[in-house]
Amino acid sequence: HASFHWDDPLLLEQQLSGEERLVRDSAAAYARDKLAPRVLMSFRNEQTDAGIFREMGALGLLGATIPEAYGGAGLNYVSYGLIAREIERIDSGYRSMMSVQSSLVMLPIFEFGSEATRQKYLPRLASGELIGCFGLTEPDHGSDPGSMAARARKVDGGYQLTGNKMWITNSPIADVFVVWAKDDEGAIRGFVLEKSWKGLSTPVIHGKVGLRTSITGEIVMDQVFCPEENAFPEVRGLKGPFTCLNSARFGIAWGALGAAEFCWHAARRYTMDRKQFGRPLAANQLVQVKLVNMQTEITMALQGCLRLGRMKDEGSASVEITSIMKRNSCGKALDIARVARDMLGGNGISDEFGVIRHLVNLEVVNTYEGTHDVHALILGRAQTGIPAFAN
Ligand code: TGC
Ligand code: FAD
Repeated sequence: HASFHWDDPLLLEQQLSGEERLVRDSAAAYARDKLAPRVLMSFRNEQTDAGIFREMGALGLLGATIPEAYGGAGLNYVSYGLIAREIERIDSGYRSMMSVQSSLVMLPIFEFGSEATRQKYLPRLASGELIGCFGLTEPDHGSDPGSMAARARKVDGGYQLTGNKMWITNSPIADVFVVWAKDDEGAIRGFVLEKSWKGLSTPVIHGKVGLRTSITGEIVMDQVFCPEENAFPEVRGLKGPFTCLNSARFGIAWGALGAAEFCWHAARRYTMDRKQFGRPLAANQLVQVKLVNMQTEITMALQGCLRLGRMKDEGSASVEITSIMKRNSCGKALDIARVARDMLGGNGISDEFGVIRHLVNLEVVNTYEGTHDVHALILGRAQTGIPAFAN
């Protein structure tokens, strides 16, 4: 009869195509060989290595779903999810750098940009020669981006942008900025700005307790002139930024499970090796039930993410399913990291064991791209027809 695989009970492996496995293996090898050796000092010293973009670009890990004609890898969404899982197995900050570039910068330029804009930016974003960021959140408007204060005033030949964006991944090292602001008619529109443009500055946000390998900053726009050709011509309203978020949230749903798997495996190894009261910690029922709870949640969540990926690839995924998966993966991964941290005892507090780093990273991942509760409200509205977060 069939044997049980404790680390892959539903045989996810067998449900992947040969190409998907190759992509996953190449992302896993890069993560293990190049990212893992750097993560401890990068996190400890709050240092972002911008060279990572070129490394990822060379391997086709940036813009994985963007067609090859624009420098992307032309892969399906399941492959994108598998990449996110492998990168975040090392650190959520590295996955953040990758997913902002792929889903929040390349995707909107591909979906909404003019042909000239696509040609101008996408190939160099795919190679990592250019670094991108995405400005939606503002100091006073996070969960409710529809109330944003940033304005794009029509002027001769383009727009003049004024406003502040807050908590922006990559902004201090970015060359290309996809920002959202309201036009003279009050409609939200998207703009592609460049680093050197007058009136644009990007102060760094220091002192983050999580996601320290990924630099975060503000975007301050003081009458920045954006030429007409760098405004997305057609798209209006929240549909623009939310289209990007649908893709990024899907990657996060997979990614958070990579972090959770790291914590689970670390807790398993540690409790099998460490002896107290004359026997391995893993010999205790209290320890085994924790490991089994981790196994169960991760197994179910991965299967859900794979199903959503297949639905995205065949075009049958509603946006609400992404809320289920993003919310579940982040909430469960956070719980798993906390329990794993406890199982490592005092060593669980040391950054050298990695688990507490994942725990504080996952606090961020549970908050950005729609908080745990905001996704509950999106789903509550879809189930009852009653919006609980707004009038
Ligand atoms: P609502 O009335 O729900 O919708 C307004 C318009 O937008 C459309 N829409 C969507 N379109 C595509 N995909 C989706 N997921 C969409 N959700 C909504 C909707 O159809 C409607 O269109 P129209 O034509 O009728 O106008 O808008 P609301 O203002 O009531 O929204 C409330 C809520 C809670 C759903 C929403 O604002 C929300 O999701 N808030 C969370 C904000 C968020 O996720 N911010 C993320 C910032 S980026 C980030 O965190 C990057 S971190 C990345 C990293 O480092 O990895
Ligand atoms: P708030 O919206 O003020 O929420 C605070 C609390 O109130 C939360 O618990 C929330 O769930 C709850 N809440 C809010 N509204 C309701 C309601 N109606 N009912 C019940 N509870 C509610 N943004 C970008 O645009 N681009 C980026 O690249 C980016 N990167 C980020 C990187 C980091 C490290 C961090 C921390 C954030 C990043 N963000 C980015 C911002 C992120 O998306 C926001 O922090 C997030 O959307 C929450 O907004 P907020 O911080 O303003 O919290």
